[in-house]
Amino acid sequence: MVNTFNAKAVLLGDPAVGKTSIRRRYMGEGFQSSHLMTIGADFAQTKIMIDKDNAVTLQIWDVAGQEEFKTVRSRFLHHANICLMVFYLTRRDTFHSITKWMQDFWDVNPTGEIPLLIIGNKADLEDQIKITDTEMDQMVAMMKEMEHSTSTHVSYISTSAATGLNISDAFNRVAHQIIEIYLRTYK
Ligand code: G3D
Ligand code: MG
Repeated sequence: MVNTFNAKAVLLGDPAVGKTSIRRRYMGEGFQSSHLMTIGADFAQTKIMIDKDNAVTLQIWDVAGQEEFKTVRSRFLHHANICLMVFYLTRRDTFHSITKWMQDFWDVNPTGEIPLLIIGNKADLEDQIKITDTEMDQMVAMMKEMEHSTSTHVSYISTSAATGLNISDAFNRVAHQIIEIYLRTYK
C-alpha cells in the first residue's frame, strides 16, 4: 500500500522568467491542466514516487496573466506548501524581485514548514549570465536567516527550460523534501 500525499507548489517570479516553460518542459505537452479563470491561474498535477511506500501528488500552480494575478494573489498562494521561486539568470532585476515575491508568499502563508527552491532559469544563455555564485550564496543565506519557519528548506538550482537542464531535478528535490516534512510532522 503506497501512501500518497498531496502538495501544492506555486511558481512565483517576474513575468517572462520562464515559469510556464519550466512547467511545460517538466510535464510535457500532454499534461492535463485546468484553467481557473477567476483567479487568472492554471494548475496541473503529476504523481512522483518517492520510495516504495510513499508518493506525492504534486499540484503545480502557474499564473496565467500577471495583471489578473495582482488582485487575486492571496487565493493563488493560499495553502501552498512548496514555493518555486524563479528568476532569470541574465536579468538582475528579476533576481532582486525574489524578496518581494517571498514577502507575498509569507503574507499569505505565515506559518508552516515548506521547501523553498530558488530557480535561476535560462542557464543556457551562458555568456549573458549576470548573477555570480557568490551573490546566489548570499541570497540563499539571507532567505535562511529570515525569521519565518516557512524558509526552513531553502536551496538553489539553475535550470534551462530550453535544454531541459535540471528541470526534473528541481521538482524531484522539492517532492522529496515535502515528503520528509510530512513523514516527520505527521508520524
Ligand atoms: P513566464 O511564464 O514566467 O511569464 P514563459 O515565462 O515561460 O512564458 O517564458 C518567457 C520567454 O522565455 C519565452 O520566450 C520562453 O520561450 C523563454 N524561455 C523560458 N525558459 C527559457 C530558458 O531556459 N532559456 C531560454 N533561452 N529561453 C527561455 P518567448 O519568445 O516565447 O516569449
Ligand atoms: Mg507564464
